[in-house]
Amino acid sequence: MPAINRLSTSDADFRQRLDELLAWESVSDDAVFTTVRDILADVRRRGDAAVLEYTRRFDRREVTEAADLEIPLFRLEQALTAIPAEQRKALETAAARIRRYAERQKMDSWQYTEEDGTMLGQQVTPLDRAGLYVPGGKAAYPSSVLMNAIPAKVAGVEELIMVVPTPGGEVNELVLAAAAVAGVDRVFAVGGAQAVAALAYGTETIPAVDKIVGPGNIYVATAKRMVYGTVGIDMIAGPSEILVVCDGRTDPDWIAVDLFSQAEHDEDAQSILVSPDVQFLDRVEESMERLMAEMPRAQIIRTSLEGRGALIQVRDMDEAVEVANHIAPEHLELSVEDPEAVAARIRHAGAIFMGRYTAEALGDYCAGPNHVLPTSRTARFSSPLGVYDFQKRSSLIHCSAQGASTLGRTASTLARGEGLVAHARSAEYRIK
Ligand code: HSO
Ligand code: ZN
Repeated sequence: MPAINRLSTSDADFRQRLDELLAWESVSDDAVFTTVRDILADVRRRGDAAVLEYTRRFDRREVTEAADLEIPLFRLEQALTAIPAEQRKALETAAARIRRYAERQKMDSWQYTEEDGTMLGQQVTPLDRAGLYVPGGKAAYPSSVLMNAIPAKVAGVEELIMVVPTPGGEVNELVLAAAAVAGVDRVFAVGGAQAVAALAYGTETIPAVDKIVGPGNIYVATAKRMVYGTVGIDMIAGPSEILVVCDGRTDPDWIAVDLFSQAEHDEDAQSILVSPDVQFLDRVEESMERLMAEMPRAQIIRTSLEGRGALIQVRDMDEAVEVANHIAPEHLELSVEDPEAVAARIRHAGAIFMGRYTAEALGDYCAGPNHVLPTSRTARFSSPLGVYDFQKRSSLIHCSAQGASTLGRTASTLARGEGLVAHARSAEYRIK
């Protein structure tokens, strides 16, 4: 059985032990930093030639022509037709739900007129180009292609460019099919820091984008951090997390696999259960013991639960809410009788799954809201990926003659106070 950590809020060292479990920092390694810095500089200087060279070296692919880097759109359509009908249907159903939710997130432009006749407003525009990084190999999730690409297209991003490593030339057909469903515009078979560099600086073949989103390994994350400023980036995601708050009246098997579902992502993932019912915690532990044998990824689950998982006993629901707000989890399941009442008291969580039937896994794939969520307690200050991440705002100011006169006096006074005479004169010329 996984020796999952047991905590109780009545323990004197509760807060300290909890904070130790929650602590997570992305490893930043000097060697990785240096490697990434060199790759970025090289791609910036030599463009396609450098991208080809790194692709040969890291992906072990014999690419010689820059044109070989692009996966043509007909290949995406081919993948979509080749996958089993059931999978295609599931991708399309998920995409429709994700799109419908995203449509509601669109920020709209607005304006109003001040008493002096000056019109003020905010004009919302999409990014011109966005880049989507998709990891290769075991972490390639078609669902993440949908979650990252659909909000960009709903925002009105003109060109969405996807990069994906194809180690040994192997492409993930489901990833290509998902890209087709999501409406990705161009795909390049490039990965790692070299892909991030190509998207940030542009090469002869790969267009420069304005923002790079999507998960990746430590090289990709480090590269994204380093190009930030030249381009925008989304968040740097930490390992997956789930916090389940349960009153003790849900089938313990359901809760056990809910905890497994995030633990199976990787060894650093975090699954925590909070309940006022200590016998229920025991029953969930028994369920985990029994169900573990059925898990193909048992080894990963075990390591995750032993290292970072916990069953926490609280006094009552009030205390459960307090603990949840402190943890500020990526995913919060409220497996309780009155989830509406509890949810209303949650201040920090990436996504809140309400009621016994709402498995977090449904949100990972197809409920509608985005599965790219703030991790590692960043839900205290940040939000799920959404359409608004691919939109930006410009302020609008249109002065009437009268507005220029009244504002002119105020501006001129402040400008002279700052010793900026050209500013003052610019305002004064327009005073009637
Ligand atoms: N739970 C992950 C997303 C995902 N799950 C993709 C399955 N596939 C985000 O934390
Ligand atoms: Zn997941």
